[in-house]
Amino acid sequence: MQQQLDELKSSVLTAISNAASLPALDEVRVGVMGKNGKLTAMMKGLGALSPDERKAMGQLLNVVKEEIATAIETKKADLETAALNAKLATETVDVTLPVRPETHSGRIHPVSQAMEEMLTIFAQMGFELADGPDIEDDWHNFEALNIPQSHPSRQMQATFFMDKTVDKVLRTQTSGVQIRTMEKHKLPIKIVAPGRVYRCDYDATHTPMFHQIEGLVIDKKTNLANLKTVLTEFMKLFFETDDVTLRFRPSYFPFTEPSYEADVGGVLARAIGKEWLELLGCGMVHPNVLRNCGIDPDEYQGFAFGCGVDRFAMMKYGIPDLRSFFDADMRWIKHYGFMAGDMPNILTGLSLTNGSKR
Ligand code: 2NL
Repeated sequence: MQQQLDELKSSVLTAISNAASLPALDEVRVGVMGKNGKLTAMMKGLGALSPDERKAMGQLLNVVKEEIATAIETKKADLETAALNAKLATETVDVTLPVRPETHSGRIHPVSQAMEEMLTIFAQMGFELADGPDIEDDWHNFEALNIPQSHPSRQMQATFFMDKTVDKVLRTQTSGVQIRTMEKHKLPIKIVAPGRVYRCDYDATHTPMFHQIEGLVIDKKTNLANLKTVLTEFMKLFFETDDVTLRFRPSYFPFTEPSYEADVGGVLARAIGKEWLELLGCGMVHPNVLRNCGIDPDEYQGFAFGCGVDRFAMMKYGIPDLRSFFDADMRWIKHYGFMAGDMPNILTGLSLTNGSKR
């Protein structure tokens, strides 16, 4: 029986190493260890032996069985890897090929386009990109921003509260990102915080979700002239014309002092028969906000601004109704959407037509 076992072992190990596919390997396995397999038969034959022989032979059988099982597992892993590699080899994609005509039906949403263009300009101006959660707590969305408990934006109609029992809201502006940056980042700070924001509001000019980019610059001598320069240069680059004038109207926000609303004049306003168009809100960061973030307002000061990306997209691309942005209408996206190659970058500039100039 010993000799029979040795022969079986060597023939099975050869068969395993010769198996060319997973089904072939399984056939070998069944032939040895299956119900009617050769090793199984030898196990069954143990009953006819004397107790001493049975013990010795049983141990030998178990050792061989283990060896065969290990050989099968190893071979199986090899065959699986080979099968996967063969499959991957047939599925390679040549990313350098031009886009296929049928995939040209995809479009980039005007909001994505405007967002990319705006962030490209801010990147060129040396702003760092900062990111944060859509779900904020009371501190980052309100309290740190000097928005008192009695402020109208705290009330239910403006803010989506997650649940009265938890301290969570859908952020009404991206300011929480700047608060977090001021709390952690070393000074000076020069960041933009883009993203989705949410307000309980819906009519021709308001959607419950919209997009915002807020900017924040903090340094020892940062001033209103810096703010005006940054915004004016930004508008020229974004609207791709030097015919833009900015007007700063005094306004009020709890988180800035003084506060302004900036209007744009020039070709953009004239295009729709107006002298001025409201653009964005801005101001010098309120000392209370700096203090709330552990920054000494006697040493540091800064400016901040917040603008609606959807609004900028409407103005630049001439899209009349804000609500149409989020209707998911294929005819609309085919008309107003952008092709993949139109995505702006620092190297080629904003739009393909003007890129070479920059
Ligand atoms: C608007 C325009 C604004 C800011 C946002 C800001 C953020 C921090 C500190 C100070 Cl952390 N200000 N952001 C400033 C002015 C305007 O948004 O129309 N908001 C209602």
